[in-house]
Amino acid sequence: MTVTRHVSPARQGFRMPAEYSRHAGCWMLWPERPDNWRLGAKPAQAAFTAVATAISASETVRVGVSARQYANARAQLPAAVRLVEISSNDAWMRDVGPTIVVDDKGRRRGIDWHFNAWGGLQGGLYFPWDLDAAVAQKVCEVEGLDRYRPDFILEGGAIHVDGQGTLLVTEQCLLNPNRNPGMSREGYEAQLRAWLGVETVVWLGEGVFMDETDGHVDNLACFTAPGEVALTWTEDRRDPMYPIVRDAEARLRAACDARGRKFKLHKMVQPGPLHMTAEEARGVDACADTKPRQAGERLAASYVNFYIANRHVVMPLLDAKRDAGAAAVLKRCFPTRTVVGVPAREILLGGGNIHCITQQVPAGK
Ligand code: KQY
Repeated sequence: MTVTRHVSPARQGFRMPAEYSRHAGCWMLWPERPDNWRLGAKPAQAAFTAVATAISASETVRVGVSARQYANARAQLPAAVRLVEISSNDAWMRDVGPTIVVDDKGRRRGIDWHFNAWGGLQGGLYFPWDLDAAVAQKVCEVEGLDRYRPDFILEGGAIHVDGQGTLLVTEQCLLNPNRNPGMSREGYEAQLRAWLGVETVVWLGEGVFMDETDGHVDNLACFTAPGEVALTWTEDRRDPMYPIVRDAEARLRAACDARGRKFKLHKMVQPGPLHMTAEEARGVDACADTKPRQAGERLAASYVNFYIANRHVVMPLLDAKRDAGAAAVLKRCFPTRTVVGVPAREILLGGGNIHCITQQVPAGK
């Protein structure tokens, strides 16, 4: 497969399609590291299996798994899910997998961003991350995709597109000096136009409180259709999320998309607030090179962290008091898809949710 470093997808007629466009499939990774997933990752493996099973009702799911865990993953995942032996440091396919771009002829190529574990030696979440950094190339090889290799750091969870020229990002993440120090807002906009084929970049401010990715947009807001955005929400003025969601709302209301439309907002009242219990924190192995887990820490819980499959929307179930309200919003947003809830607290305990552990493969034509 070829690798292109200096010519961008946009120059060659490629662009990132929206997640709600047709997929050829979905990629995930198998969780196993005991210093991020409690109880030797057993509860997380059950949750990932439920997510893979739900998505496989819509599209082919491939799961990358270490040699060590191959037999265990095979025993837990349904037969329809395809296993591929791929080494990784953890299981966040959204961030370590390729962003796949398409052109008008239906051709597809993968973008293999540089990856530094959400901050490298300035606040990154674990060391080393060399296996994660090689995952996108391996997925491209299996998918038979030529690969673009931009010279900067980005994660798939830090970008959401509407497929019609508009991109959502957060300042907290992209402008953090632990990603691409010295890259300005204008510099980013030029790069993102070139690599994603977008025209308009809408900057939100802070991401979800305590989000350890430095505020990925995919936990805060996402497109549900051209011109429509789901936004995590709270009306509780004492909650640290209150100023964050108000600011995001104001920015979205002030902005227009690439086609000049104002955004229709779908507010999704956040779960909880949720916190890590002492028992949950005790179940995570201590490790000198991994961010420690503390009892009582606020979890970056959001219903916006869902996956849009071809015929289903797979959403996290996180709080019995709020799940039904979130599902109702998604049913209105996606009338042609079935909304499926998967218990997702065990994924949340690892620092992300369903969108973060999945990466779609667009169908191309
Ligand atoms: O949310 C994501 N996109 C990734 C979360 C990584 C957490 C690592 N502990």
